[in-house]
Amino acid sequence: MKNAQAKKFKRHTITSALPYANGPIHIGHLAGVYVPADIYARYLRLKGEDVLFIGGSDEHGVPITIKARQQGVSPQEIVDKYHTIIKDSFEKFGISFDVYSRTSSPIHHKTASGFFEKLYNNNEFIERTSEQYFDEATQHFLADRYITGTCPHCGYEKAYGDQCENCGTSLSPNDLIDPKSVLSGNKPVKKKTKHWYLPLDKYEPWLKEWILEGHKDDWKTNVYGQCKSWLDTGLHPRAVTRDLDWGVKVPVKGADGKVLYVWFDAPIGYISASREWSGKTGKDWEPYWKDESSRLIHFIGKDNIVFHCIIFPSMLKQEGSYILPDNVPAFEFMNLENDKISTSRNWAIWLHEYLEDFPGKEDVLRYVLTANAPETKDNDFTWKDFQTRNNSELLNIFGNFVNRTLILTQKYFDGKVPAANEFTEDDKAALEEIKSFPERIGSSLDNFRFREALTEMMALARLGNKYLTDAEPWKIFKTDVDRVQTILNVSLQICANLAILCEPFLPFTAKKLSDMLNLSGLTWKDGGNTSLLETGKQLNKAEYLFEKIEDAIIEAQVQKLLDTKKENAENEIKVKPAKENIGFDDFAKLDIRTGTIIEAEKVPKTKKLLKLKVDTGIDQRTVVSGIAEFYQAEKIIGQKVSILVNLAPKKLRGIDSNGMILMAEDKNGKLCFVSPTEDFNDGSEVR
Ligand code: B3M
Ligand code: ZN
Repeated sequence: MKNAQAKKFKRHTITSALPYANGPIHIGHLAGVYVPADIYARYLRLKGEDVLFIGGSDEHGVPITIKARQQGVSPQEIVDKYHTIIKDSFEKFGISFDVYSRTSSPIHHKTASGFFEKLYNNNEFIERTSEQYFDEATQHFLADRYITGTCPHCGYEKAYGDQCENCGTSLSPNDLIDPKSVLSGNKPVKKKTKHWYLPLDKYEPWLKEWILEGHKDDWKTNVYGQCKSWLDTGLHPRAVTRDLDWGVKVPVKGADGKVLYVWFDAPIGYISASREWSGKTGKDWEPYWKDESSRLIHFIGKDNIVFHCIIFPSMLKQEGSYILPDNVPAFEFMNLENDKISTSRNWAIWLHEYLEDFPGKEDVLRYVLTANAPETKDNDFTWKDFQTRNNSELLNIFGNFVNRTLILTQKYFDGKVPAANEFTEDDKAALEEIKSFPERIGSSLDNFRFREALTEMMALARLGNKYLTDAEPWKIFKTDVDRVQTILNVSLQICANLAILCEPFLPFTAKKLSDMLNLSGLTWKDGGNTSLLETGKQLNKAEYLFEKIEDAIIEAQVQKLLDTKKENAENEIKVKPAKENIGFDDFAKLDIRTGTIIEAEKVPKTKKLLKLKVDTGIDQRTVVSGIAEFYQAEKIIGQKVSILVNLAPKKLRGIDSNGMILMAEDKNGKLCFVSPTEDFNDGSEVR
C-alpha cells in the first residue's frame, strides 16, 4: 500500500462506524473500529493537522425495534438507554471524538430526509412496486432483520433479510430460502408495496474506475478484495426505503408508513453529526465534507465495507456536492477466548464493565487491543495475554524504565534534570536512535499499520530500558557523578520522547508522564528531539505508570466467562422429553381441523385471555385462548389456526369456550400459532 500521506491534505474528516444503540460497546467494537480511529485522530492532531473526528449512535434499524418489542418498551427508550451508556463509556475510555451524535436527533432527520429529497428531485431513484414479505398475524411487512431464512450462498440458517452475518453477503428478503417472520414465526405471505431504489447497477462503471483503478494501491487488500468481488458479481438496484414506523420518514408523497432504510440514513449521520458540531463550535462543517483538499477516512469493521465503499460513496457522488472517502481501513473481527463475540450469548467483554472492574487501566486495554488488532485477519483476545502484556511489557519495560529514571533523578539530583557531560559511543548511539522514532511510528500509522506502529513505540521504551540497565548508574554514583548525570540526562530525553510518541496509543499514560516531567504542549515535531528537558529543569514527583495484574484478578474474569458459557449451555433449547407412547386409536379420537379467527377481543380483567370467534368450517364458535401476552386481538383477525373441535366445552371467566386453538411453545415460553402453510379451506382435517 503506497504511503497514504503522500498527498498533503488541509483537513482530515475521520468517521467511525456508528454503533447500534441496542447494546453496550464491547472489545470487538473497540479493537476493530474505535481504538484505531482514535489512535489515528490523536496522531494527526499531534502533527498539527486539522482533524474532525466523528462518532455517534445508530438509532434506527430493525435490531432496535426488535429489542424494544422483546422488552415491551418503545424504540426511543431503548436508544436513550444505550446511547448514554455508549457515549459515557467512550468518553471514559479516551476515545477523543470531536462530536458524538445520534441519528434519532432532529438535525439528523432533517439532514437525511433533505439528502433523500435532493436525489428524489434529481429523479435518481427507481420507484418500484413489488411483492414484499408480509406477516399476516402481526400485519407487518418484513424488512431486513424482521425476516430470517437460509442464506442461498452459504446455507447459514439464521441469515437476515438484509445480510448473512455468516458469510457477509448482502441479501434481500426474497433471496432467503424458507423465510420465516421473526415476529410470529409464521411463513410470510407476499404483499404489494412501493419502494424507492438506488440504481447501483447504473454506477458500476464509475465505481469500477474509482475503486478498481483509483484505489488499487492504497486500499487494504481485504477492503479492495471485497469491493472487487462485489463489482465483478455485478450490482443491482437497492431499496433505500422500508415499511417501518421507526426511522427517518420518507419525505415524499405516497410514502406514508415508510422510512429510510437504516443503511441509507446511518452514513448520513456522519454529516449530521458534523452539522451538530458546527452548531456547537461555530466552525464551518462544509469544508470537511465538500472541499477537495479535505481527506475523508471511514473506520469500520469488515461487515460494513459494502455500505462505506459502494453504497454511501454512490449516494455522495449522486448528491454531487460531497468529497468521496479517500480510504476505508476496515478491520477484521476480534474473537474472545477463541470464540466469536456475541451480544445475544453475552459472550463479550463490555467496555462499561471493564471500566468498573479495572479503574485506571484504560491504557492497558487500549494497548492489548492494538497489539492484537485484527488488521488483516480475525484475531483473539485472552485474559492471559492481557495479563502478560501488562506485566511483561507495560510494567516491566515501559513503566520500569520510566520509574527507575525518575526515582534515580529524584534520589541523586533532587528531581532536577542533570547536565549531559561527555557522551560515550553508547550514549551517541542511543541519542541517534531516538531521532528515528517519529518517522518509524508515523509511517506505520500513515499506512494504518497500528500493530507495527505500537511495536515501534515500544521499541523506544525497550531502547531506554536497555540503555539504563547496561549503564548501571546506581553502581557508579559514588565514583563518577558526571557519568551518572549524563546517563540520566539521556534516559530523561527518552522519557520525554515517550511522553509524546505514546500519546496516540496510551493517552492516559502520556498525560501522567508529561505531568511528571513537567512538560506540556509538545507536538509530534518535538519527537526525536534529544534535548526536550533542559538541564536544571525541576521534575515533579514520580508515580507508577502501571501496576502488576495478579493471577486472582484474571482468574475472576475468566470465571465470569465460564459462568456465562455455563448459563448459555443451560439456556440452550430445553426440549421436553417425549411423553409415553399412545396407540393410534388414542390419537384418532382427536378431531383437529383448520380454521380462521374471525373475531377477537380481550377478556376483561385478565392478562392472558382472548375471546375468539373461530370459523371451523363446521360452524362458528367461541373459544377462550391464553395468547393475549403474545398477540394483540385486532392483529389476529384472519389468522389461520389449527383447532381441536371435540374437546368438551368449558366455562372460562363466565364464557363458554368450545374447543382449543393449538399453539407451539418455545424454550422461553413464547407461543405461536400452528397454522396450515398453504391456503386450505376451514374444516380441513389435521391427522
Ligand atoms: N450501525 C454498526 C454495525 O453494522 C452499524 C454501522 C453504521 S455506520 C454508518 O455493526
Ligand atoms: Zn451466507
